[in-house]
Amino acid sequence: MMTRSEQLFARAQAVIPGGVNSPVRAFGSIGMGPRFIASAKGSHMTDADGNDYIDFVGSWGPMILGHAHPAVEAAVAEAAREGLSFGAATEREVEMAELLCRIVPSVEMVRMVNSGTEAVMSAIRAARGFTGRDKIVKFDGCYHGHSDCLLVQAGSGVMTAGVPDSAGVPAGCTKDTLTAPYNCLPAVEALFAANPGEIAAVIVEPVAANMGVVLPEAGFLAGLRRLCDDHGALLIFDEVITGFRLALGGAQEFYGVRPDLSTFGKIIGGGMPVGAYGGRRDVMSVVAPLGAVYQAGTLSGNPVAMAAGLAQLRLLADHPQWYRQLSEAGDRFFGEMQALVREAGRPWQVNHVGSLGSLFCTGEPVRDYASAKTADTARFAAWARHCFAHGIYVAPSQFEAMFLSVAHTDGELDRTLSVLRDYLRTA
Ligand code: HOZ
Repeated sequence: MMTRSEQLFARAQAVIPGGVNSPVRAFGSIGMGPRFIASAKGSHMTDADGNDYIDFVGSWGPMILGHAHPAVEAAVAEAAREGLSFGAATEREVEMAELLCRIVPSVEMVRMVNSGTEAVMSAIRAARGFTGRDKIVKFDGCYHGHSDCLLVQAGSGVMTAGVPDSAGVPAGCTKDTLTAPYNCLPAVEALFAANPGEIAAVIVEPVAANMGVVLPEAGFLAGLRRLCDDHGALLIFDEVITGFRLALGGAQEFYGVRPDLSTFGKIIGGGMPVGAYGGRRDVMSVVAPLGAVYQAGTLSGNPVAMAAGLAQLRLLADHPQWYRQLSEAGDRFFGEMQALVREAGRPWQVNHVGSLGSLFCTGEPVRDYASAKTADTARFAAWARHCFAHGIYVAPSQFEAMFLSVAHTDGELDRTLSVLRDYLRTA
């Protein structure tokens, strides 16, 4: 007999491409069908068949407080009672912008949008408008959403879908996108040398988390800062994943490197569909109606989303100890994961920083796209299937991250490690 998730997937496939609204959710790369989620609370999710999971995806990052935090829920309910959308300015969006400018070191002005994809494409437009240049540099395996000019050597679902350069993107849209290997400053230097006065911006995930988690090596981010300064280009940090996670002020606070522009996503909305881009006042001043770079949106700064995000960000700002807790939990959890793998004689790598990490089924240290691609995806798939069978919800792809929240208990992390220990014994 079919499970409820299987029934829903069958119905969905008739009316939604691939049965899902985002490709990674199809679970295709781990050889199983998606779990349809009915509800979530704290560190747990429950699927449509009533199966309970310890959740290590957290809606791909934003649920840093755990699911359905009471303060966020209350803020959403209160805002919803006052109206769902006005398409007009509100006090909450001013409060949000003031909070972001206070929290994030490089942000002096900020514009709200509805997703990380939108934030990045708008930031790129602002960078081009400000510099009067067209070319941008991105890194192989970094994923900045699905806008045309950034679907070049992209990470995330495009890696497992086998389409690092998507069909349907006209060559003209990507002709100004230059790429370099992650962690390779000489390659960026060479691009600047080959394109003098033409590069508007370098965009980077300060911790790459869409080809699995790949850390910036010492000097990489500072080196990008220096190269951008030397060549009059802007440095854009895509903090959709690292923002408000590595530290309250994101990767730029954590690593002490100040970008010109930053992009943020879902974590700002506490799980609601939100994004934002912001940075230097002179750069952001090119955005309409102040300047000539047009960017707009009816739902931007949506009052319910702002209420959820404000509640979450204020809680994070009021509890600096949570960042210590997340960092210690991450060091212990991912450290023990690495130790278990080694003890079992597997050469696999666990990369992590704070509460963000991933297990790569490869013997090579993973420092860029090429080394990430040496991972044995069939082995990863077997491990992921074992997790689902034992009540652990992990990202259904070798090339995504695991996220911890403040709601994960030591007991839940220990239980997950013991599932790994058993798996390594038997597999
Ligand atoms: N890597 C994506 C989040 N940054 C996965 C989520 C999705 O594409 O649906």
